[in-house]
Amino acid sequence: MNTAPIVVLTGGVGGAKLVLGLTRVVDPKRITAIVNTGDDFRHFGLAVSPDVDTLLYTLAGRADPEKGWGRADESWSFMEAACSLGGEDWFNLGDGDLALHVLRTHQLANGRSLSAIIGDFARAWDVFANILPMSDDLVATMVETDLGEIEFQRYFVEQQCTPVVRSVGFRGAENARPAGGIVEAIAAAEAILIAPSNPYLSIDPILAIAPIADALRQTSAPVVAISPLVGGKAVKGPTAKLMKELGVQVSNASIAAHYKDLIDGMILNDGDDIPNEIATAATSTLMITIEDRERVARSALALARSIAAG
Ligand code: FO1
Repeated sequence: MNTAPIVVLTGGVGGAKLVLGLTRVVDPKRITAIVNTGDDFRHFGLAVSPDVDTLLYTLAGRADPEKGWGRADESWSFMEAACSLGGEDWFNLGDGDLALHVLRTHQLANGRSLSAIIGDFARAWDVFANILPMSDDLVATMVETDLGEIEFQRYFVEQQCTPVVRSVGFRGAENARPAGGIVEAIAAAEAILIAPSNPYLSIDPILAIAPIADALRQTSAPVVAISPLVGGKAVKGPTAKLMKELGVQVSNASIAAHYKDLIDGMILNDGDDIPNEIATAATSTLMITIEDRERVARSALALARSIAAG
Protein backbone atom coordinates (compact mmCIF):
# COMPACT_ATOMS: atom_id res chain seq x y z
CA MET A 1 0.00 0.00 0.00
CA ASN A 2 1.68 3.20 -1.16
CA THR A 3 1.98 5.81 1.58
CA ALA A 4 4.26 8.23 -0.30
CA PRO A 5 2.94 11.82 -0.40
CA ILE A 6 0.79 13.13 -3.20
CA VAL A 7 1.76 16.81 -3.51
CA VAL A 8 -0.54 19.45 -5.05
CA LEU A 9 0.46 23.04 -5.86
CA THR A 10 -2.73 25.06 -5.58
CA GLY A 11 -4.32 28.49 -5.26
CA GLY A 12 -7.80 29.92 -5.62
CA VAL A 13 -11.16 28.25 -5.98
CA GLY A 14 -10.30 25.91 -8.90
CA GLY A 15 -7.32 24.52 -7.05
CA ALA A 16 -9.38 23.85 -3.93
CA LYS A 17 -11.91 21.89 -6.01
CA LEU A 18 -9.14 19.65 -7.38
CA VAL A 19 -7.73 18.96 -3.90
CA LEU A 20 -11.22 18.09 -2.64
CA GLY A 21 -11.60 15.63 -5.52
CA LEU A 22 -8.23 14.12 -4.65
CA THR A 23 -9.32 13.47 -1.05
CA ARG A 24 -11.87 11.06 -2.53
CA VAL A 25 -9.22 9.22 -4.53
CA VAL A 26 -6.38 8.75 -2.00
CA ASP A 27 -6.14 8.79 1.80
CA PRO A 28 -6.24 12.54 2.68
CA LYS A 29 -3.31 12.02 5.08
CA ARG A 30 -1.12 11.34 2.00
CA ILE A 31 -1.99 14.73 0.46
CA THR A 32 0.33 17.71 0.94
CA ALA A 33 -1.18 20.86 -0.55
CA ILE A 34 1.36 23.66 -1.15
CA VAL A 35 -0.83 26.76 -1.15
CA ASN A 36 -0.20 30.16 -2.70
CA THR A 37 0.14 32.96 -0.13
CA GLY A 38 0.97 35.72 -2.61
CA ASP A 39 -2.68 36.84 -2.27
CA ASP A 40 -2.17 37.39 1.47
CA PHE A 41 -2.50 40.90 2.82
CA ARG A 42 -3.48 42.89 5.88
CA HIS A 43 -7.02 44.28 5.96
CA PHE A 44 -8.11 46.36 8.98
CA GLY A 45 -4.77 45.16 10.39
CA LEU A 46 -5.90 41.54 10.14
CA ALA A 47 -3.79 38.85 8.43
CA VAL A 48 -5.90 37.50 5.56
CA SER A 49 -4.74 34.37 3.64
CA PRO A 50 -7.43 33.90 0.98
CA ASP A 51 -6.13 30.84 -0.88
CA VAL A 52 -5.25 28.99 2.32
CA ASP A 53 -8.68 29.80 3.76
CA THR A 54 -10.50 28.78 0.57
CA LEU A 55 -8.80 25.37 0.73
CA LEU A 56 -9.44 24.97 4.46
CA TYR A 57 -13.15 25.82 4.05
CA THR A 58 -13.45 23.56 1.00
CA LEU A 59 -11.84 20.52 2.65
CA ALA A 60 -13.84 21.12 5.85
CA GLY A 61 -17.07 21.24 3.83
CA ARG A 62 -17.71 24.77 5.03
CA ALA A 63 -17.05 26.80 1.86
CA ASP A 64 -19.71 29.01 0.30
CA PRO A 65 -20.82 26.89 -2.69
CA GLU A 66 -21.67 29.85 -4.97
CA LYS A 67 -18.69 32.15 -4.37
CA GLY A 68 -16.13 29.43 -3.72
CA TRP A 69 -14.42 31.69 -1.17
CA GLY A 70 -15.56 32.51 2.36
CA ARG A 71 -17.96 30.43 4.42
CA ALA A 72 -21.33 28.91 3.74
CA ASP A 73 -24.26 30.42 5.73
CA GLU A 74 -22.22 33.53 6.46
CA SER A 75 -23.58 36.69 8.15
CA TRP A 76 -22.30 40.22 7.55
CA SER A 77 -23.00 42.22 10.73
CA PHE A 78 -19.35 43.21 11.11
CA MET A 79 -19.19 44.64 7.58
CA GLU A 80 -22.48 46.55 8.04
CA ALA A 81 -21.18 48.05 11.31
CA ALA A 82 -17.70 48.77 9.90
CA CYS A 83 -19.09 50.47 6.78
CA SER A 84 -21.51 52.56 8.90
CA LEU A 85 -18.40 53.85 10.67
CA GLY A 86 -16.64 54.71 7.40
CA GLY A 87 -14.62 51.49 7.09
CA GLU A 88 -13.50 50.33 3.63
CA ASP A 89 -16.18 48.25 1.91
CA TRP A 90 -14.37 46.80 -1.13
CA PHE A 91 -13.21 43.58 0.60
CA ASN A 92 -15.91 41.66 2.46
CA LEU A 93 -15.10 39.89 5.73
CA GLY A 94 -17.98 37.71 6.94
CA ASP A 95 -18.63 37.33 10.67
CA GLY A 96 -17.50 33.70 10.84
CA ASP A 97 -14.60 34.35 8.46
CA LEU A 98 -13.55 37.17 10.77
CA ALA A 99 -12.89 34.64 13.56
CA LEU A 100 -10.27 32.96 11.33
CA HIS A 101 -8.51 36.27 10.64
CA VAL A 102 -8.65 37.45 14.29
CA LEU A 103 -7.27 34.14 15.64
CA ARG A 104 -4.57 33.98 12.92
CA THR A 105 -3.51 37.59 13.56
CA HIS A 106 -3.38 36.98 17.30
CA GLN A 107 -1.31 33.78 16.94
CA LEU A 108 1.09 35.45 14.47
CA ALA A 109 1.55 38.30 16.97
CA ASN A 110 2.44 35.65 19.56
CA GLY A 111 5.19 34.41 17.22
CA ARG A 112 3.46 31.26 15.94
CA SER A 113 4.20 30.47 12.28
CA LEU A 114 1.51 30.64 9.60
CA SER A 115 1.98 26.93 8.79
CA ALA A 116 1.58 25.95 12.48
CA ILE A 117 -1.56 28.10 12.79
CA ILE A 118 -3.08 26.55 9.65
CA GLY A 119 -2.25 23.08 11.00
CA ASP A 120 -4.16 23.94 14.21
CA PHE A 121 -7.20 25.13 12.23
CA ALA A 122 -7.14 22.01 10.00
CA ARG A 123 -7.03 19.69 13.00
CA ALA A 124 -9.82 21.67 14.73
CA TRP A 125 -12.03 20.99 11.69
CA ASP A 126 -10.96 17.35 11.11
CA VAL A 127 -9.17 18.19 7.85
CA PHE A 128 -6.56 15.43 7.50
CA ALA A 129 -4.83 16.62 4.32
CA ASN A 130 -1.67 18.65 5.05
CA ILE A 131 -2.30 22.29 4.13
CA LEU A 132 1.07 24.06 3.89
CA PRO A 133 1.47 27.73 2.93
CA MET A 134 4.21 28.01 0.33
CA SER A 135 6.23 29.96 2.93
CA ASP A 136 5.97 31.30 6.46
CA ASP A 137 7.73 34.42 5.16
CA LEU A 138 5.77 37.26 3.57
CA VAL A 139 5.47 37.18 -0.22
CA ALA A 140 3.17 39.70 -1.94
CA THR A 141 1.95 39.29 -5.52
CA MET A 142 2.16 42.71 -7.16
CA VAL A 143 0.51 43.34 -10.53
CA GLU A 144 2.22 45.89 -12.82
CA THR A 145 -0.60 47.48 -14.84
CA ASP A 146 -1.37 50.47 -17.07
CA LEU A 147 -2.48 52.17 -13.81
CA GLY A 148 0.84 51.37 -12.10
CA GLU A 149 1.75 48.66 -9.59
CA ILE A 150 -1.24 47.25 -7.69
CA GLU A 151 -1.34 44.83 -4.73
CA PHE A 152 -3.05 41.60 -5.77
CA GLN A 153 -6.31 41.94 -3.83
CA ARG A 154 -6.76 45.54 -5.01
CA TYR A 155 -6.31 44.30 -8.60
CA PHE A 156 -8.45 41.18 -8.22
CA VAL A 157 -11.28 42.44 -5.98
CA GLU A 158 -11.33 46.23 -5.88
CA GLN A 159 -10.42 46.68 -9.58
CA GLN A 160 -12.17 43.45 -10.66
CA CYS A 161 -9.12 42.54 -12.83
CA THR A 162 -9.91 45.47 -15.15
CA PRO A 163 -6.45 47.15 -15.36
CA VAL A 164 -4.29 45.95 -18.25
CA VAL A 165 -1.45 43.80 -16.91
CA ARG A 166 2.12 44.33 -18.07
CA SER A 167 3.80 41.88 -15.65
CA VAL A 168 3.36 40.13 -12.31
CA GLY A 169 5.95 40.20 -9.52
CA PHE A 170 6.30 38.51 -6.15
CA ARG A 171 7.74 40.86 -3.57
CA GLY A 172 9.80 38.97 -0.98
CA ALA A 173 9.99 35.71 -2.94
CA GLU A 174 13.76 35.91 -3.43
CA ASN A 175 14.35 35.64 0.33
CA ALA A 176 11.32 33.55 1.28
CA ARG A 177 12.00 30.04 2.57
CA PRO A 178 9.68 27.09 1.78
CA ALA A 179 7.47 26.23 4.76
CA GLY A 180 8.69 23.20 6.72
CA GLY A 181 7.96 19.87 5.09
CA ILE A 182 7.54 21.14 1.52
CA VAL A 183 10.93 20.17 0.07
CA GLU A 184 10.79 16.80 1.86
CA ALA A 185 7.29 16.04 0.54
CA ILE A 186 8.34 16.89 -3.03
CA ALA A 187 11.41 14.63 -2.77
CA ALA A 188 9.41 11.71 -1.32
CA ALA A 189 6.29 12.14 -3.47
CA GLU A 190 4.68 9.43 -5.54
CA ALA A 191 3.19 12.16 -7.74
CA ILE A 192 3.03 15.95 -7.89
CA LEU A 193 0.02 17.78 -9.34
CA ILE A 194 -0.27 21.41 -10.38
CA ALA A 195 -3.93 22.32 -9.84
CA PRO A 196 -5.97 24.14 -12.52
CA SER A 197 -5.26 27.45 -10.79
CA ASN A 198 -4.19 30.59 -12.62
CA PRO A 199 -0.56 29.83 -13.59
CA TYR A 200 0.52 33.49 -13.52
CA LEU A 201 -1.27 34.63 -10.35
CA SER A 202 -1.63 31.49 -8.20
CA ILE A 203 1.10 29.01 -9.21
CA ASP A 204 3.96 31.34 -10.20
CA PRO A 205 4.22 32.80 -6.66
CA ILE A 206 4.92 29.26 -5.42
CA LEU A 207 7.50 28.64 -8.18
CA ALA A 208 9.12 32.02 -7.39
CA ILE A 209 10.43 30.44 -4.19
CA ALA A 210 13.59 28.99 -5.72
CA PRO A 211 14.03 25.99 -3.36
CA ILE A 212 10.53 24.83 -4.30
CA ALA A 213 11.13 25.13 -8.06
CA ASP A 214 14.52 23.42 -7.63
CA ALA A 215 12.94 20.56 -5.66
CA LEU A 216 10.36 20.11 -8.43
CA ARG A 217 13.11 19.90 -11.06
CA GLN A 218 15.14 17.43 -9.02
CA THR A 219 12.43 15.05 -7.80
CA SER A 220 12.03 11.67 -9.48
CA ALA A 221 8.24 11.99 -8.98
CA PRO A 222 6.17 12.70 -12.09
CA VAL A 223 4.75 16.24 -12.24
CA VAL A 224 1.36 16.63 -13.92
CA ALA A 225 -0.43 19.95 -14.47
CA ILE A 226 -4.20 20.20 -14.97
CA SER A 227 -4.88 22.88 -17.56
CA PRO A 228 -6.93 25.81 -16.25
CA LEU A 229 -8.38 26.31 -19.75
CA VAL A 230 -11.69 24.77 -20.80
CA GLY A 231 -12.61 25.33 -24.42
CA GLY A 232 -9.76 27.82 -24.77
CA LYS A 233 -10.91 30.07 -21.95
CA ALA A 234 -10.65 30.17 -18.19
CA VAL A 235 -13.53 28.75 -16.15
CA LYS A 236 -13.53 31.76 -13.85
CA GLY A 237 -11.12 34.54 -13.07
CA PRO A 238 -8.78 36.44 -15.34
CA THR A 239 -6.54 33.69 -16.79
CA ALA A 240 -7.43 34.18 -20.47
CA LYS A 241 -7.54 38.00 -20.21
CA LEU A 242 -4.18 37.96 -18.46
CA MET A 243 -2.64 35.69 -21.10
CA LYS A 244 -3.77 38.05 -23.88
CA GLU A 245 -2.34 41.05 -21.99
CA LEU A 246 0.93 39.20 -21.46
CA GLY A 247 1.02 38.47 -25.20
CA VAL A 248 0.61 34.73 -24.71
CA GLN A 249 -1.67 32.69 -26.95
CA VAL A 250 -4.62 31.29 -24.94
CA SER A 251 -3.88 27.59 -25.43
CA ASN A 252 -2.70 24.49 -23.63
CA ALA A 253 0.54 24.78 -25.61
CA SER A 254 1.16 28.12 -23.89
CA ILE A 255 0.39 26.64 -20.47
CA ALA A 256 2.76 23.72 -21.18
CA ALA A 257 5.47 26.17 -22.32
CA HIS A 258 4.92 28.22 -19.18
CA TYR A 259 5.56 25.16 -17.01
CA LYS A 260 8.29 23.78 -19.28
CA ASP A 261 11.14 21.79 -17.63
CA LEU A 262 8.85 21.43 -14.58
CA ILE A 263 6.09 19.16 -15.84
CA ASP A 264 6.07 15.68 -17.38
CA GLY A 265 2.40 15.66 -18.34
CA MET A 266 -0.81 17.65 -18.59
CA ILE A 267 -4.50 16.89 -18.22
CA LEU A 268 -6.51 18.66 -20.92
CA ASN A 269 -10.18 19.30 -21.42
CA ASP A 270 -11.72 17.02 -24.07
CA GLY A 271 -11.25 18.52 -27.54
CA ASP A 272 -8.84 21.29 -26.57
CA ASP A 273 -5.44 21.74 -28.21
CA ILE A 274 -2.81 19.11 -27.41
CA PRO A 275 0.68 20.41 -26.57
CA ASN A 276 3.49 18.23 -27.90
CA GLU A 277 6.66 17.06 -26.12
CA ILE A 278 4.80 16.07 -22.94
CA ALA A 279 2.45 13.23 -22.07
CA THR A 280 -1.21 14.24 -22.04
CA ALA A 281 -4.59 12.79 -21.22
CA ALA A 282 -8.00 14.34 -21.79
CA THR A 283 -11.18 14.34 -19.76
CA SER A 284 -13.99 16.78 -19.12
CA THR A 285 -12.16 19.14 -16.76
CA LEU A 286 -15.07 21.44 -15.95
CA MET A 287 -15.55 20.75 -12.22
CA ILE A 288 -19.15 21.42 -11.22
CA THR A 289 -20.10 18.37 -9.17
CA ILE A 290 -18.01 16.52 -6.62
CA GLU A 291 -17.93 13.61 -9.08
CA ASP A 292 -16.33 15.96 -11.65
CA ARG A 293 -13.65 16.90 -9.15
CA GLU A 294 -12.99 13.29 -8.31
CA ARG A 295 -12.78 12.36 -12.01
CA VAL A 296 -10.23 15.10 -12.78
CA ALA A 297 -8.12 14.13 -9.76
CA ARG A 298 -8.30 10.46 -10.73
CA SER A 299 -7.25 11.25 -14.34
CA ALA A 300 -4.29 13.33 -13.16
CA LEU A 301 -3.10 10.60 -10.80
CA ALA A 302 -3.51 7.94 -13.51
CA LEU A 303 -1.43 10.01 -15.95
CA ALA A 304 1.26 10.55 -13.30
CA ARG A 305 1.38 6.82 -12.57
CA SER A 306 1.60 5.94 -16.28
CA ILE A 307 4.50 8.40 -16.65
CA ALA A 308 6.23 6.88 -13.62
CA ALA A 309 5.76 3.40 -15.13
CA GLY A 310 7.67 4.70 -18.17
N1 FO1 B 1 -13.22 37.96 -3.49
C1 FO1 B 1 -14.03 38.93 -3.98
O1 FO1 B 1 -14.23 38.99 -5.21
N2 FO1 B 1 -14.64 39.84 -3.15
C2 FO1 B 1 -14.46 39.85 -1.80
O2 FO1 B 1 -15.00 40.70 -1.10
C3 FO1 B 1 -13.63 38.82 -1.25
C4 FO1 B 1 -13.42 38.73 0.13
C5 FO1 B 1 -12.66 37.64 0.62
C6 FO1 B 1 -12.50 37.47 1.99
C7 FO1 B 1 -11.77 36.40 2.48
C8 FO1 B 1 -11.19 35.48 1.59
O3 FO1 B 1 -10.49 34.42 2.07
C9 FO1 B 1 -11.34 35.63 0.21
C10 FO1 B 1 -12.06 36.72 -0.29
N3 FO1 B 1 -12.23 36.88 -1.66
C11 FO1 B 1 -13.02 37.88 -2.16
C12 FO1 B 1 -11.54 35.98 -2.64
C13 FO1 B 1 -10.11 36.44 -2.74
O4 FO1 B 1 -10.04 37.64 -3.47
C14 FO1 B 1 -9.14 35.40 -3.36
O5 FO1 B 1 -7.90 35.94 -3.40
C15 FO1 B 1 -9.59 34.95 -4.74
O6 FO1 B 1 -10.42 33.85 -4.51
C16 FO1 B 1 -8.43 34.52 -5.65
O7 FO1 B 1 -7.67 33.54 -5.05
